[in-house]
Order: sequence, then structure tokens, then C-alpha cells
Amino acid sequence: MESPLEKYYEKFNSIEDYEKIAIRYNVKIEGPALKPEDDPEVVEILAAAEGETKKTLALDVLYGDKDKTDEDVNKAVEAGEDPIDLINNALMKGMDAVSALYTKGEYFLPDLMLAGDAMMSGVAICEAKLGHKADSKAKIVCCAVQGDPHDIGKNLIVMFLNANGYEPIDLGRDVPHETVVAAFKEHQPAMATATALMTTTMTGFGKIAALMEEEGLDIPIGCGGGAVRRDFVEETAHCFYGVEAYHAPKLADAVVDDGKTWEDIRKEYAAIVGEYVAAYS
Ligand code: B12
Repeated sequence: MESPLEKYYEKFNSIEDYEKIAIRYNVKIEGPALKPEDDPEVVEILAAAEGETKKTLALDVLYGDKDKTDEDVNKAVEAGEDPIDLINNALMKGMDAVSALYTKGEYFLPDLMLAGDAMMSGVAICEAKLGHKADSKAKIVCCAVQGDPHDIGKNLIVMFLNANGYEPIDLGRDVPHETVVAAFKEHQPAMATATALMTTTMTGFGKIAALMEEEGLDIPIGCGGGAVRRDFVEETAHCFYGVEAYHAPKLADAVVDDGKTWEDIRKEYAAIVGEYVAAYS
């Protein structure tokens, strides 16, 4: 007699064409499976990754495959491809496509993190080949505030800034307020991001801003994190509320390219990030 396990396998072995079936969270959806690279927005983004090598690299990132990214980047640089071109027109394009799918709710946090690791690893190989860091648009200081060990959101911000040509100065998590302001003085960043996920740590934003004022600095600080609401952040001058990690490069572009201030960002957030944002409606 067939065991329940054999019956189970029989059911799945009878599926003839896996390409046509997506099984997600135990739900079988009949019909053609749309691959990430078939999404129309992704097709448009990947069109910029011209040629087989760059397309393959962009797909390695899109699939969050760090080992394959490393292997393919190594092959490409050994074949004489320009590392800067690989960063800008292959690895970053893959990450742009990942952001597009995340925005639509088709990719999730783990997808972002895997793709981020793959991209950063590929960029590191390109930079090692170059012998120096790729030129950056500007420095952005990033931290999880004093007392706060939650750094997943901050790590995503660092990854998105890197993916968009910025030089994030990653101070890590549980960073003393004085260390943040010392980094502002040392690096003179165009913008900063501060993340807090606990009601006990979110007062850190105001403390950083106060210490910064004492030093006569005026750096726009994007403040976000699970515990944080827009009205709380806006009680403090220099600070604006940040909603999604992938917004960080667009906010930085607004400061660097368009000279927007923290006050402008409070008023124009949704227009700057180019989408409906409930907290700013
Ligand atoms: C993972 C996690 C942990 C991990 C953290 C691992 C790590 N490396 O980060 C660990 C296990 C270490 C942990 C520990 C603790 N945790 Co915890 N943890 C969580 C959990 C489950 C998820 C947090 C998370 O990573 N979210 C996902 C990230 C991506 O979100 P995010 O950082 O907010 O970032 C997003 C946005 O906010 C935005 N963003 C953030 N900053 C900025 C800035 C800008 C400029 C922009 C544009 C966007 C932006 O970008 C991201 C989205 O794209 C939450 C519960 C929950 N469901 O949220 C509890 C939670 C945050 N933890 C909590 C607590 C209390 C603790 C502990 C104190 C528990 C304990 N009693 O020991 C300890 C901390 C101990 C300490 N040392 O102080 C509470 C906080 C409650 C509160 N309101 O104060 C929560 C809410 C759980 C709960 N319901 O009680 N935790």
C-alpha cells in the first residue's frame, strides 16, 4: 500500500512543467509563472545592462545569488570589462530592479537583503580591481541610535545608498550621540540617517540634533524606524521622517542635486520619492 508520503510525492511528480506553475506558501497557482526579469518595469531597467555579461550580472543580483555574482564579476574583470561600468550598468541595475519589485510588494525583505549582499560583494571585487573606491556622489552618515541594537533597516539604507553611487559612512548600531556628531564634523556629510526601533531610544534623534547645533552644523537628518512616527520626528529641527530604506538615495539626490533642505523634504517627501506615501498624505 502506498504511504501518505509516497502519495504526496506522486501528486507533485505528476506536475509536468514546473516552468508553468508557481508554488508559493503552499498555494499552487496555475498559469504561466512570471519570472522577476519578465516584469515590464524590470525589463525596462535591465535594458540599460547592455550585452550578455552585464545582463547576467544584473540577473545574479536580481536573484540574490552572491556566489554566482562573485564568480561572474571575477570572470568579467578577468576578461577586461571596465569595473566602473560593471558597477554602474550591471550590479546597480540589478539592485534597481529589486527595488522596483519590492515597491510593488512582489519582493520582500529577505529578497532585498540577499540581493544587497550579492551587489555589495560584486562591488567589492570591482573596487579591488580598480585599486580604489568608485567615485561617490556624496557622503551620508548612517547609524542606529544610542541604545538601539536593531540595525536591519539601517543596513538596508547603507546598501541602497551604495547601490546608487553614494558613500555611506556606516557607524553601526547603538552609536553614542557624540560619536554621530563627531562623524558629522569629520566627514561633513550631505545628509545623515538615524534609525530607532524602540520607544526608549527614539529620543536619540533630538539629542543628536541638539549636539549638532552646539557644533554649529546643519545637516539634514532622515529619522525612521519601527517605533517612530512623522509627528514625533518633526518636533525636532533638522530632522525629517524617513519611511522606506529605498527612499534614502532619492532623498539624498534631492539634497545633493536640488539643494533641498530638511524643511523642503518635510513638505515635498512624496514628490521627491515619486510615490504615494501614507505618512505624508
Ligand atoms: C529583529 C528584531 C530584533 C533583533 C534585532 C537584530 C538586528 N540586527 O537588527 C534582536 C533579537 C537583537 C532584538 C532585540 C531586542 N528587541 Co527587537 N525586534 C526585532 C523585530 C522582530 C524586527 C525589527 C526589524 O528589523 N524590522 C525590519 C526593519 C527593516 O525595519 P526598520 O529598521 O524599522 O527599517 C524600516 C523603516 O523603518 C525604514 N527606515 C528606518 N530608518 C530610516 C531612516 C530613513 C532616512 C529612511 C528613509 C527610512 C528608514 O526603512 C526600513 C524599511 O524599508 C521587531 C518587531 C517588529 N515586527 O518590528 C522587534 C522590536 C523592535 N524589538 C523590541 C524589543 C523591546 C527588543 C529588546 C529590548 C527585547 C528584550 N527585552 O531584550 C531587545 C533589545 C535589547 C537591547 N540590546 O537593547 C520591540 C520594541 C518595542 C518598542 N516600541 O520599544 C519590538 C517592536 C518587538 C515588540 N513588539 O515588542 N530585536
